[in-house]
Amino acid sequence: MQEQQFEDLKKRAGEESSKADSLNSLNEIKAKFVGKNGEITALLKGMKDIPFESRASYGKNVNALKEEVSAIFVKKEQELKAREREDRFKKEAVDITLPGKRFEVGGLHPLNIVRNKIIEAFSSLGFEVFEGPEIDSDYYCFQALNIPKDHPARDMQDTFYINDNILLRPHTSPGQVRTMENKKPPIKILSPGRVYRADDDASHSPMFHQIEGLVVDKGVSLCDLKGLLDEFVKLIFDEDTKTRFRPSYFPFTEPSVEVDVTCCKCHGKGCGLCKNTGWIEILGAGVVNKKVLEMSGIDSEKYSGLAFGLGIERITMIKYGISDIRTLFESNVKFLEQFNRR
Ligand code: 2U9
Repeated sequence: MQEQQFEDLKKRAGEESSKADSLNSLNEIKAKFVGKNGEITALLKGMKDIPFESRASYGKNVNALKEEVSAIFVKKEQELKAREREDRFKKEAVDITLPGKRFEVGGLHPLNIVRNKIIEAFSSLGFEVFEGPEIDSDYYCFQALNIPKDHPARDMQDTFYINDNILLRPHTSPGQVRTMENKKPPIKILSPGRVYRADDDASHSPMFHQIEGLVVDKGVSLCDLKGLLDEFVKLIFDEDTKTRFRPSYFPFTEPSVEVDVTCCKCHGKGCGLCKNTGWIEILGAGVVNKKVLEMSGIDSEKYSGLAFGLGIERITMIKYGISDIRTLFESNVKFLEQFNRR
């Protein structure tokens, strides 16, 4: 009778635990059998009511039953733990073939890369950097540079005026005029900065960047300008780059020249970039007009000056083969990151 009861109990423990689908539900089943108020615990507690002569064997049998049932639970528990671990591994699986997350690192804008290269080149040739104000007067922007009242640059269509006398500088020259007023020669300065002109198409932007240079000293000539620019283009393009001067006109220089370099793409053979001429115009320059020196208080009998001006956008476009100036101002990361490949 008792044997049958124990067998049934063991069978039930086996059946119920086999249905457990989690450690929690197994613990509940376990409590029903071997917990504080469990069936097997109750059998042990009932030992005191068993007649003395059969108590020892009863106790032995209940303990054996408890061990067997506990072993069923331990086995099931191991099974469930293994399954839960497997499920967790599946859920947490990492695809080690996926590419890693990249750290996005910023870089210099192409205009700043070229600006820094130009400044470095002229610094190595003894120039000091001087930055003037972006808003300046008619006198410093035009009159002091011998740009007469009827000159087209003075037109509202070409220059941004704030009022009759104050304007956004159309070149960085006004800052250099101030240097001539305040400093005795020798002067050897480089003026980089933003400038503004009412112009807007694929090769002109209403705001662009210039670098101008000014040398004032005893006995400087067009010949020194040629030597200086020959050195500069070798540092900016490559060692074989040559310059060519073409006569031009600027109110602030006399004589004035436009400076071409041998095409950095085809090295003078002729290609699309140089329109098959082998030459590309990169800057304007000249010997500073005596009137300009005199207006700023420099004795033109004693001193002479050299000046040059270039657009950073133009040099950047030539160097990197960029055909539309507007791409330099669109802040398109896909475009800009090409210039900072590591
Ligand atoms: C002073 C006297 C003379 C600066 C010069 C140029 C020639 C020139 C253009 C190049 C492309 C402007 O950006 S651009 O459109 N510049 O051709 N600039 S000589 O002459 C000066 C500067 C300061 C006191």
